[in-house]
Amino acid sequence: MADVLTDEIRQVGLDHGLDAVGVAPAEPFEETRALLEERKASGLHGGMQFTYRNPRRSTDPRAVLAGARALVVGARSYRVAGPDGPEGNQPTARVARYSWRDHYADLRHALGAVADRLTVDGWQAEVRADDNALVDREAAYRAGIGWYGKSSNLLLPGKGSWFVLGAVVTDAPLEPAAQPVADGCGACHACVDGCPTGAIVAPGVVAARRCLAWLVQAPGSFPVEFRAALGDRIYGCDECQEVCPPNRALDRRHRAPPAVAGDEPWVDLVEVLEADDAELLGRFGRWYIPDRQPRYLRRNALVALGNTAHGDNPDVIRVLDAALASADPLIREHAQWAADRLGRGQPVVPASTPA
Ligand code: B12
Ligand code: SF4
Ligand code: SF4
Repeated sequence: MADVLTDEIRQVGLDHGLDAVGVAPAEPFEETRALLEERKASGLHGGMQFTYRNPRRSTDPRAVLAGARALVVGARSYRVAGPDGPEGNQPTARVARYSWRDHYADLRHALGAVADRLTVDGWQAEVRADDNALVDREAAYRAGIGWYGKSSNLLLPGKGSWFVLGAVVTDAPLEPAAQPVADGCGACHACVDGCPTGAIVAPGVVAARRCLAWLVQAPGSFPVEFRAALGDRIYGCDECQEVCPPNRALDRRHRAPPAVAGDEPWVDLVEVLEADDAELLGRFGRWYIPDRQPRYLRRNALVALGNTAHGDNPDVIRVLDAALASADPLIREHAQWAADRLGRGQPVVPASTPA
């Protein structure tokens, strides 16, 4: 009975666009809780909140649904081929692939269909995806969907790591995966060597305070020692996945589906720096921006500008001059850094307005 329902549920997920579906028991993730607490205590989390805010809650599916018996975990691919690079010599910055469009919306839609199917039979079902209530990778690992790479990303056998993950927590009696997926990294350490900031400090352990994907989301000044390493990124970092041999092998075997209209792999830095707050939030509001303050997008844009632009481009000179005269000391400081790097060092405009 349980396995008939499990097969049907799996099929519903696949029919609604999931690339893999697995079932895990709803037992608490005890080891993950201990790791969250250890990494928080040692500062490896770099001040992140997310699942670190309340490790006991984010590692206990029964905190999502009392009486939970199973997790139906889904993975949805966000592997999309990048269109050709932007034309012209306007400075642009790269967006990490998971944010070219709202892949989480597609994931939640598919998980919602699974939840609906369960509720038809009278079971309770709650969808959770990337919302900090549950450590999604551990749920997926337990559901036999993939293995933890040394980059800490979850890789699916034969399909690589370009997946977002989420789960339906339910009290239905489903049949869990027989066993986890075995390690597929072997002796490889390409991600450890390829990380621009040395953030993978041990196999499966990312020090958030060094990880570009966190630093672009963190409040405050962008640490000076990692500004050059940010390169032309404005949001997210894909390097540990770009260098990953299983992802590369997949690209050789199967072309990734092409980008669709509306995908946003790059942004024009001059446009970002000239946009007002409402425009920035309207366009990039689905990104994680600290306290929803657009100044952090401008901060990231200035670092990327300093790394990539030509100091004699009139548009660059105009936006840099405006940023150097900003009332916001955070913007002035990052503009000064970018101006110095582009050989346009000018004295910082004295701070006349408080932060
Ligand atoms: C906090 C967070 C981050 C942080 C920290 C990431 C990290 N590695 O710690 C930051 C902001 C840096 C980040 C970046 C990214 N993230 Co993120 N993030 C999260 C979030 C909100 C919580 C993760 C969490 O709780 N980690 C807890 C710690 C303890 O787990 P862990 O770091 O994975 O550690 C595991 C391993 O150490 C493993 N382990 C234990 N012993 C050993 C031993 C060995 C040898 C190995 C190999 C592993 C291993 O067990 C631990 C878990 O129990 C989740 C969403 C969610 N609600 O779960 C998304 C999530 C993990 N992120 C995701 C994505 C897509 C990304 C980025 C690719 C985005 C980007 N391009 O910029 C990068 C990848 C960076 C990286 N190398 O991890 C996806 C991952 C999908 C996947 N296939 O793995 C998730 C699941 C979001 C989602 N729902 O799809 N993220
Ligand atoms: S996301 Fe970038 S900075 Fe973070 S671990 Fe991967 S390669 Fe390093
Ligand atoms: S780069 Fe190598 S070590 Fe890192 S996750 Fe990929 S296969 Fe594993």
